[in-house]
Amino acid sequence: MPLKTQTEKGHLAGLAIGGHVPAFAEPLHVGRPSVGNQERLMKRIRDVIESRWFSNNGPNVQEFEREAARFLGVRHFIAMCNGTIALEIAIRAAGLRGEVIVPSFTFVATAHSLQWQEITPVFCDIDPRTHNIDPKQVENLITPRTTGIIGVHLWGRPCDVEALEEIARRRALGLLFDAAHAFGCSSRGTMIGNFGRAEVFSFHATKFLNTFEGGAVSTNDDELAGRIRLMKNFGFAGYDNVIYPGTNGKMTEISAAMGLTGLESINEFVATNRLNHETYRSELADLPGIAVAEYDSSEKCNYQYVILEVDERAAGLTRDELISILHAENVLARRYFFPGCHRMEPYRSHFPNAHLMLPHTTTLARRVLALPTGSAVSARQISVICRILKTALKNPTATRSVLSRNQPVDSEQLECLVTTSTSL
Ligand code: T4K
Repeated sequence: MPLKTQTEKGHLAGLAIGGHVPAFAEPLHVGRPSVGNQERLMKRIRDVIESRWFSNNGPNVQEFEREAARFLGVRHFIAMCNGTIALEIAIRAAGLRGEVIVPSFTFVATAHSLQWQEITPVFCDIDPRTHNIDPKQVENLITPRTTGIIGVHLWGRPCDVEALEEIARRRALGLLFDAAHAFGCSSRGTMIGNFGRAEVFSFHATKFLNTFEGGAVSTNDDELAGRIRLMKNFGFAGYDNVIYPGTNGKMTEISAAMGLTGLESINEFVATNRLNHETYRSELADLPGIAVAEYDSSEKCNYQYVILEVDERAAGLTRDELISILHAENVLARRYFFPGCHRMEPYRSHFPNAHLMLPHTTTLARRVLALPTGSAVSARQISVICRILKTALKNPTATRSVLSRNQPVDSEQLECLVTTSTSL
């Protein structure tokens, strides 16, 4: 598309929306998996193949559980096939039913793991400073049917654990945490994994520590741990002896081999993510209307997500316009967690007015953008990504007029674009 004015020509020099070649020939994804030492991984995988022991609490799973429990300082760490099944099992084992209070601003698995077992997720607004469930709002949502609260440590930043524990204790509710983003993070010096009745991790490929697919429940409650172990293995308490209803939540040996290899490199993963985060922060520091979500450096932290908050009025461009610009450059930034669970089915139909109670969720879901990080992104690539953003934001009016002459992309189309480009 030809640039019309001199301002546009000067200003958008080099940007793909101005007709130039994209900055990156290959897509740069959010959520590229980290892999530890590949030789150690391949050795472990070869050993698994040779041993002919592939699943059902094999030696790698046992070692992964021991090592992860030691790392977190928790009594029980029960490895599973993914985070969603781990959530479902933790919810069931903790006896939650009726209604459970959860944030809407989370990955849909948090809500689905309740709905799947016919428990109603009741969506709570977030604190706009932390992006986490707002304990002050929780109490307003408690009804006679409420049995629990699930906090989500979004982006690995801990919820207000103390306030939630206080409410749960006083109102006799079960408290669980979705810690899918928070492996390796701490709250007031205690590792996440030790709070509530239980916490649930995801080790999906896109997570800070991955086991290809995987998850876990951690708890200091011996009785609950026993039940969860039974539930994840069909209720078997020994050969031919089923003493509980259960499902199949087991982690495979190959997955545990990946987890063990990743655990050995965890300090490197943190160092890489932290450096990336600092680079983004310093490069984008002076851009009006752009804030990079911060982490508390006095806590342990995995720095897994680089999250931008775009204040359209100050920046002059919307988050979605910036996404279009980045996608044109092959930077596949994501709108996590747009549009909020309350606007996804079946919740949208069940609670058509939920947004009235969720003003901060609604605002944030329009503002947040996740950028590529992890070991797959180099410092130079980060500089280029920041340069794209700076160029686009230098003269937002010119950028917007070029964008509007390109195919206008509305939210529905963008959803489609994001899905198509990430599945390539
Ligand atoms: N609770 C929370 C708060 C969560 O964030 C999640 C998962 C869960 C619970 C449930 O845990 P799991 O059951 O998944 O263990 C992705 C992940 O699939 C999902 O695990 C994750 N949250 C969520 C935040 O991200 P999508 O729909 O964004 O996936 P997709 O296919 O678009 O991939 C994301 C990006 O990662 C893309 O840019 C491509 C890249 N990627 C992906 C895979 C699978 C790779 O580079 N390599 C890969 O192997 O959900």
